[in-house]
Amino acid sequence: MNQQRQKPHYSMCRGFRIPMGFPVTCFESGLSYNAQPEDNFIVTYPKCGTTWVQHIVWMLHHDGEPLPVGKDINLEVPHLEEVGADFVAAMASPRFIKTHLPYSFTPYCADAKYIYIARNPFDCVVSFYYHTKGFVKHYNFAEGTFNDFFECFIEGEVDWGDYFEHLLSWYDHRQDDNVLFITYEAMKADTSNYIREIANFLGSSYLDKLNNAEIFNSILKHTSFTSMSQDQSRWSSQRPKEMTPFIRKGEIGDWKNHFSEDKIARLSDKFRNKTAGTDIAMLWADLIPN
Ligand code: PPS
Repeated sequence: MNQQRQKPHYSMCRGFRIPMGFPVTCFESGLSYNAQPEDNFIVTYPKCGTTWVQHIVWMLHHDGEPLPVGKDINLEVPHLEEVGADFVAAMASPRFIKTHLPYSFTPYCADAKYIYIARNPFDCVVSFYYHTKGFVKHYNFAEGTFNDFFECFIEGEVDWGDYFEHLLSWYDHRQDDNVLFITYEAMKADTSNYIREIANFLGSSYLDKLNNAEIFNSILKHTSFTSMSQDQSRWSSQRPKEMTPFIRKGEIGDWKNHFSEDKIARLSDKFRNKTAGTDIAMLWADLIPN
């Protein structure tokens, strides 16, 4: 007997599916936030390395100090669409702001900075599945299977919309002066180098801090997967204990444990169709199945 397909539940705002726990008014106001010259945005499609980079920028800004117990990274580097414009406007400058918005919806200021992190869609959908299953109050999808979620993802019927539309919207701006476009996989392969890249992009005062080996090593250590995984109970309290941890595996290629041949073919086809005429496949030349 065929089991009925489960779908995550969402609220809707301005055509976006959004997690049910996000106040629609905050999402709406987040879209109209007036970006300021000293703002630094960390932009991702969900599950592509946001939290990792939130911690890196926070530590860079705090001279290598790890996030103290009692502080919440999601209040320090808040999610624009979750907290809304007023919360972000009230923060001291320079602000560090998380967003999952596609380019055309992201508040723009020519002098603001935008760090975009892309991750291959195969690992992204797996990570997004565990996330959606885990945050019951946001999605009511605790019984959902990977098969169920995959169908929603490939149709773009998930929060923040279609993975490929998002990626393409930012890829088009990868060479803009105020955009740093990086991949999760490159960050994993050479984290030291990308901490420097991020610091350099934020400005010389940040890069200079990394001349201090203590600061540099502290950032490297405390933002490693191992440290963040051990520390996560301090800042991801919303997640029920029995659910998969938020900082889950942090691997490249975990999708191979979840994909059937049919799913490989379908997502590869969608990847090829959506990215035709671009060099996006080169971002993950060894990873994306032909
Ligand atoms: S969210 O909910 O969109 O903000 O999620 P996001 O932080 O973008 O992505 C979560 C995935 O990133 C992995 N992660 C890390 N990987 C490597 N190193 C570090 N330090 C790190 N921190 C988080 C996290 O484990 C999620 O990926 P998966 O594949 O699920 O493990």
